[in-house]
Amino acid sequence: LKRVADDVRTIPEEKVPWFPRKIRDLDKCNLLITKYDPDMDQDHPGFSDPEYRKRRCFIAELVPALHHWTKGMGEPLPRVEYTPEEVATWREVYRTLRTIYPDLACRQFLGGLQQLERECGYGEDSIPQLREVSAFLKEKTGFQLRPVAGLLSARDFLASLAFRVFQCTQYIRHASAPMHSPEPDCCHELLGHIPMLADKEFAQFSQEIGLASLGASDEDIERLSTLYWFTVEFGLCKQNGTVKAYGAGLLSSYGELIYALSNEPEYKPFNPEETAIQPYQDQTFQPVYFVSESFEDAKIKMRRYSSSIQRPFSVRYDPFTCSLEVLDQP
Ligand code: NLE
Ligand code: FE2
Repeated sequence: LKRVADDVRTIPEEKVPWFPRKIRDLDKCNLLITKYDPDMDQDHPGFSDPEYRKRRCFIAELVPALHHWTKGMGEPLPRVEYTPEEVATWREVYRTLRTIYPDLACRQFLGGLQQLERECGYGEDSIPQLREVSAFLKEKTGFQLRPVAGLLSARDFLASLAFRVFQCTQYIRHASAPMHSPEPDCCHELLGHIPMLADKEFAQFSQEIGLASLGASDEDIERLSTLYWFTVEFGLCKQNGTVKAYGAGLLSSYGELIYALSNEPEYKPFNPEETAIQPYQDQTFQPVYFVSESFEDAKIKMRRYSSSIQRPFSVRYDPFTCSLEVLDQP
């Protein structure tokens, strides 16, 4: 392996898509996907609620187009003044989920949530602000948050994980559908993802998916985002002989969390080759969930899968400079 300086890179130009090298390059990883948008999708519960749609636009506009790293890391994250109605939605989500977590959530999640309740003001009375949550996570696992206006492209979203950056939405789901939302919202990010990202092993698992995605082909991105979907979003794992949830999409939806751990859905053992090509459902509950033997097992299998992805180079993350070393593969 030969170290290649940034400016004399010799990676064959033809096939490698651009990817971020330094944390500030993430300012360019902000391609939004318009899918299930309250302004466009008639099935969205906010479609016929002009107030809700206006509010979504307002919160989206708090995210500067080019921001954060380019302007300097000291720039504080935008705060959202949530309305009493929004806090009421949060309260309902928090309260109902909190009662079922002890039985259905994995150990790592419960530990993370308890820490957030003790140290970061988590509770049903207010929606935590990204600024505080980001500082909390930075201390636990080095992950930091970046606000995003909506759903990001898989390539951009995964790339940020390589730098231990998690892109978060800040708006909240429509009050009429608190128990399940097909799109991410602050309940999903704060309740589903954040407690897991406070776990060291899970943080590493997430970063490794990100590193595997850098410069990968469109087909490999599709497979990696399917793997991300069935692990980080909808993963189940065995703990002390019982199946528990660790996927954020389950841990932020009362409806799907109950369903996933009932005897209705189909379970398959987590196996990256098979999981990566499983078609998935992004409007309603998943028809199938993948169960791993343990976190450790999921990590090892995922690592094996990632190293089988063909790239004409390999990458190594340097935590001191928050940048990547790109190594030529002969
Ligand atoms: N279904 C999840 C929820 O209701 O919170 C969100 C999933 C986003 C991928
Ligand atoms: Fe998510």
